[in-house]
Amino acid sequence: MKQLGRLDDLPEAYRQALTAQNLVPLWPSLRSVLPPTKPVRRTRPTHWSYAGLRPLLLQAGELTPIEKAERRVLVLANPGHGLEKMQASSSIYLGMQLLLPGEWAPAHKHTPNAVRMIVEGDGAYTTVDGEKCPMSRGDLILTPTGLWHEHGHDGTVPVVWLDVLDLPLVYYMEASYVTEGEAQMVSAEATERAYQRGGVVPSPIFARADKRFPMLRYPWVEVRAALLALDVAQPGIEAVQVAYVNPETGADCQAILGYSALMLRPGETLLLPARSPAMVFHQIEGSSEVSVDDSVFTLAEADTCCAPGYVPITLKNRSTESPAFVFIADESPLHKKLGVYEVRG
Ligand code: GTQ
Repeated sequence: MKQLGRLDDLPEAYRQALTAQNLVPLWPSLRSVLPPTKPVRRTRPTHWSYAGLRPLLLQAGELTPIEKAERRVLVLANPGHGLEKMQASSSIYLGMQLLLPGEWAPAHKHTPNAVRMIVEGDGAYTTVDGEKCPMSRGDLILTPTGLWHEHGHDGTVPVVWLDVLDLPLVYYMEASYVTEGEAQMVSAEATERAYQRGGVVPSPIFARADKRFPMLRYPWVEVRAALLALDVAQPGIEAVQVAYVNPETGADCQAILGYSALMLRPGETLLLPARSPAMVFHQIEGSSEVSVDDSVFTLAEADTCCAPGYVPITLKNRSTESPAFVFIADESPLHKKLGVYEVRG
């Protein structure tokens, strides 16, 4: 590629005249905004150990009362972006949230979309749009854009969950804000049960639900059973993976980030080709090895790691006896909608 002119090739008076009129010459910066063949990625392969962060999160429970935090969260920040930016990748935010018995994180709604992957504990719930969603290990609960949500805890042990939000993107779009509200009235209806069986959806008198987010809770017992059944039904399938989708349309359950669960069979190694979206892996059960560029991470249960886009990734089940279950979040719905999605051989 041709070397282009630099800023300091230009006379000082000319540069000042440009600046005075809010003008910038493109050519000194052209290569940095349009680098050859591969984008510049700030997202660094990063691993967050649950054993490492758990004591600090529990300590936050002693140091900061819920009233002073509203959401008691330690953010899993990617050093490549700068920790203060609080982002795991360009579009993904990750946080570990702690709720202690008897605590209540007040109702609010916001423009970014969120999901919660429950990590430990029992007895807490998130109420989303009036639906009370119990939280157990491995459950996925959606709190999509614009829906009221609050977290409560009737149990006896600390509850921890992983928050995944598209906050960095929505913030960059200058579209991120919150509205505070009153405690919600809880409805007796639960869409998770109404949509429990794949292929059949509620259709009373032939009128299908037209909600944007018909299903809000995806219980791990169902997802785990679906993965085991898929492996039995299609033993030759390349990856035992299921996507969290809108049961009415089959589309990704949220518009910006995509979510799936993967079962690595005993001893299995899976090669993911380089794709444009960044990815996040969270170990639900078992232990995996994740290799990205020169980084090799050992994921123990409840560990989380991320990988930038445009690099191949290798996932390996560290056990030859039992399956490993991994929750995956990625930016593919966003890349596909914007037309920049790529897979490289
Ligand atoms: O639980 O509503 O990690 O609003 C960041 C922002 C959690 C939440 C986060 C939020 C929440």
